Amino acid sequence: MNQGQGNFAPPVSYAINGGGFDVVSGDFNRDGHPDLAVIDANASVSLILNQGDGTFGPPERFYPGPYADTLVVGDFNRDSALDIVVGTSFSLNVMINQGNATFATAVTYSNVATCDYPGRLAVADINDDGYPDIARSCYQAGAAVAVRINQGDGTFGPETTYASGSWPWGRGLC
Ligand SMILES: [Ca+2]
Ligand SMILES: [Ca+2]
Repeated sequence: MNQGQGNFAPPVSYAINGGGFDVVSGDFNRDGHPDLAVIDANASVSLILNQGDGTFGPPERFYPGPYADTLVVGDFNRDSALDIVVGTSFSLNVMINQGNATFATAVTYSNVATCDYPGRLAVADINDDGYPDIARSCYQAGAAVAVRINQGDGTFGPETTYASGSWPWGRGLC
């Protein structure tokens, strides 16, 4: 923790379910303090809530599907509660926040047919309708970016791929 003037206290460790693959921060329970969501080596999402003083409570685990390896946040249904999208090797899994950092059962969208070797995710309002959409890099299929458009309620339409012109390794999306 930053003690001011760039000095940090010794790190405090919180155990998750195996090594971490990806981490995002967001105020999931809307108490004004940023929380963490971590994908662990066992493909579950650990939600770790900030207790208001920079310490964190015990992780609460969700299992959106096998081979989960990346995640992003956005308010996809625009109810002012941050939602989570988890990418696996085969799918996107949208977890809608029920307003208090509990999440509805993930809605799964397969990308097997359109996005081989999917990589990182990005959230942006691609069609400028006010609802955040999702883009994902694909390593195969000629190197592409796969886009799903938010249908205005936190559900998503079919995936459309666009050639990216080069191999989109890494995040590469913003
Ligand atoms: Ca939401
Ligand atoms: Ca949109």
